[in-house]
Amino acid sequence: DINAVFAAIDIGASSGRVMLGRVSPSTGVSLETIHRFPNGVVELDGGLHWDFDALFAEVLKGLTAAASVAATNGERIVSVGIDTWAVDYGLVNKAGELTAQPYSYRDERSRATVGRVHAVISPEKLYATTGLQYLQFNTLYQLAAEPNLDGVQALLIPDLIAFLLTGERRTEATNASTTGLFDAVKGEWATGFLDALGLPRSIFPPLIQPGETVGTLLPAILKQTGLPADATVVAVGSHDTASAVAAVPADGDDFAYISSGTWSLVGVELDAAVLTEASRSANFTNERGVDGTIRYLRNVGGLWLLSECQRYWAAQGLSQSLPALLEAAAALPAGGPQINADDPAFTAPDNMPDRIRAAVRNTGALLPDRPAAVVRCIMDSLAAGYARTLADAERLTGRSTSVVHIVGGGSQNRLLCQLTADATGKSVIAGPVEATAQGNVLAQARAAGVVAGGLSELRALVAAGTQLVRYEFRDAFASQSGGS
Ligand code: LFR
Repeated sequence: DINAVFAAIDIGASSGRVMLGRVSPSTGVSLETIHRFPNGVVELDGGLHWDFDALFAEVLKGLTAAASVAATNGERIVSVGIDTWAVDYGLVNKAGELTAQPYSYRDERSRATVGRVHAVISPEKLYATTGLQYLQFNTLYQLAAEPNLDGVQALLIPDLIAFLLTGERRTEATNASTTGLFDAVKGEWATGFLDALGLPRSIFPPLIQPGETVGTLLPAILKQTGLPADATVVAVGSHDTASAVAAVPADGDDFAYISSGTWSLVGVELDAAVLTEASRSANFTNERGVDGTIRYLRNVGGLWLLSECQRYWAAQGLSQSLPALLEAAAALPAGGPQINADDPAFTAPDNMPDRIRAAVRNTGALLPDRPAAVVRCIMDSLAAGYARTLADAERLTGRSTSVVHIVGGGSQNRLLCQLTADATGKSVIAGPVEATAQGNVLAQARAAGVVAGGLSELRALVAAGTQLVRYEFRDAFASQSGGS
């Protein structure tokens, strides 16, 4: 069906988009951005939340525009797929109403509940079953902070959007794996943990796998958007990182990947979870990928550090274009000060340049109060974090990798890509920037029978449709010894 097109809703921590994806077995995926909108945490009643109502209104705007573009082209929207960041949820009551705007994982309320959860289930026991990295904001710690869960269900953000579009309540499996309440080996809810923590077994709706149909659209949604009555919502890797990893344009399986955006998700793909104590103490996660794969990775700091600095500088009247900032940063010598980009001290929104300078001071070094120096420090620190994490992933899995794929926004950051090649000593292949949306669209296209095969066939399609950029290792210190 050459007229088949797919709508992808892809919402990240700083922006969202609705895209139309066209897939052909020979030329791969082509994406058309239909609607783009900002996202960010908002302070409400003293907590950090997402303005979900506003996001959903933008989703409907985007779907409406998508329906009209497709109609104009004589195309048929077969399905809609949804992905967002992980972990967070909205509470929905029996009447199907959202009881409050969802909290953001950047809110600190779960800091106080981690100890309570661990007193019931030790971190060792949690890891042996869930294989999930410890992050203070994992869903189970957030749920422990809820004052009242009577008569409500927790719908993860993409599942909440799917529910509002279809009336069907499901939990998509890749995102379920980030809750801390999902058994990484069995691929089912860890009901023993739900019981132990006093959570109702029905706190989450039943699981659904990528490729399965969530449902058709509610009459009111059809009316409002103009989407065709036979269009469905299809489950994709609804955890954005799962969709991004599915669309890493790798050839073979000896690759590492970095999904580089607000966060950097750095790791390898495995067939089976690694639940060893060494893996736990290195805080590697075994999140679920599309087709039941394991995303064995760590959350490393990300471009959040940079975007928060830019936000701060703009408020000070110091705004500079990103290309100019990166160019000035690239001109600085290698070997400058570094921070630990993973430090939770950087999680909340606040004065980022000051926090970075303070972290450098704590290492006994000094960071000049100039944007270019701060940006260079961020880039050096991220690249060093990537290299450390990849070395750990290889050690903990006994695998060696020959190439590092960088996908997402960071793949367009030439300084970061080059520094990553330098720090890891490996070739870096950068692109596509919209891996997440491509993974979303490909899961739908495969479900519709437009393309066939496993992840390697899907990846070949991504490679066919992307201009990839290659970076090779340079010895930074050698090349500088004659110059500056
Ligand atoms: C990336 C991401 C990460 C997850 C973090 C919080 O967008 O989904 O994978 O750890 O956001 O949900």
